[in-house]
Amino acid sequence: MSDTGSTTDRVSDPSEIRCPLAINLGREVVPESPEHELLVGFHFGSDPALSDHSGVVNIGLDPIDGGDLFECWWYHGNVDHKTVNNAKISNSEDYSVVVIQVPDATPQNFRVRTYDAYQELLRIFQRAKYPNLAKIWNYFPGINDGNDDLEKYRQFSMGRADAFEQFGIVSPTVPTGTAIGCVRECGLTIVALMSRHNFLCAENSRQVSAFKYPRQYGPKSPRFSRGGWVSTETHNLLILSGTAAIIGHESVHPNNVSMQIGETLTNLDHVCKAISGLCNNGKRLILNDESILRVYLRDAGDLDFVASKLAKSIGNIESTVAFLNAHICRRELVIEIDGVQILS
Ligand code: 3EB
Repeated sequence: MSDTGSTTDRVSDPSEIRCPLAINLGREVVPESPEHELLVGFHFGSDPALSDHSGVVNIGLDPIDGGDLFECWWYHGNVDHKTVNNAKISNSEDYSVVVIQVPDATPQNFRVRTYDAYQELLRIFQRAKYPNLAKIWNYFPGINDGNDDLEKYRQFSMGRADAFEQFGIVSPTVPTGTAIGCVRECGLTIVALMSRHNFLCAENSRQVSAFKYPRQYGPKSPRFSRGGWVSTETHNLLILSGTAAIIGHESVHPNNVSMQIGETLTNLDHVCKAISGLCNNGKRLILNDESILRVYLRDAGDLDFVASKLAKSIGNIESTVAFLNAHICRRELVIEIDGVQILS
């Protein structure tokens, strides 16, 4: 019958090592197998009834081709769900996911709104038995509202930096990140992935590290790493931050999706290369049909073009890539991609 015991006493036979984590993208929340429990399900779509389950979070974005989609992270083992104030916490042996959802605020009030939400998150992290913050996804509406330093994204960056500084989270060992604008009205959603296991982060040699961006992008730099790698006895997890057509610190090919997709894929490949150099036994990581990706498009009309470009570059994308209508944190950017991949 199925092997539910610990694998650590049987590592002599590699075929016995079973990966406890599985991620799938689908129209419904369907377990990977009967023994899997939901760690987190990202709901893309607008039907609130569909997010009304433990572990499912609606992030305020919709699939471009309509309907509802779920990116589900399954864990082979127990997952305990609890709610503490604004936080929904899902704990497993290897990973913990914390979801914080708070109401939206004006650009003027967004620094404090973000700071308060991050304080809540980091207090949980500080007390939890998962020492590594591997990834934080951030979603909120009106990301480009307000001008210059009063832009909502910059105010968000300031609030996040305020909280990170208070809790001693300093670059270069900051979690990977995504910060994306919702098109419809919703609150601020923060989803954090913590791990009990070793976490390494990496930068991209053709981009200035976001935490070192010059002053022109705001009073406090965005605190995230370009890529990360969680390594465990049973599997590894590659994490790619939100990635766009930025070279050095400057956006390139403003509003030109066909050029921006190319630069974005080149940047993702550079992050994969950097991580391959640190881990994966030197084996070169690439995006492929096992990468679970989110493609954020400012213009829904770019869907077919981007999907065919992506398929040419990475192969079958049918059941692994979500195309979401969204705003990107710089007005001239029309596409951003993030994702994860489980490796043996
Ligand atoms: C960039 O590279 C594009 O503020 O958490 C990408 C990933 C971006 C994460 C964040 C922002 C963030 O600067 C924007």
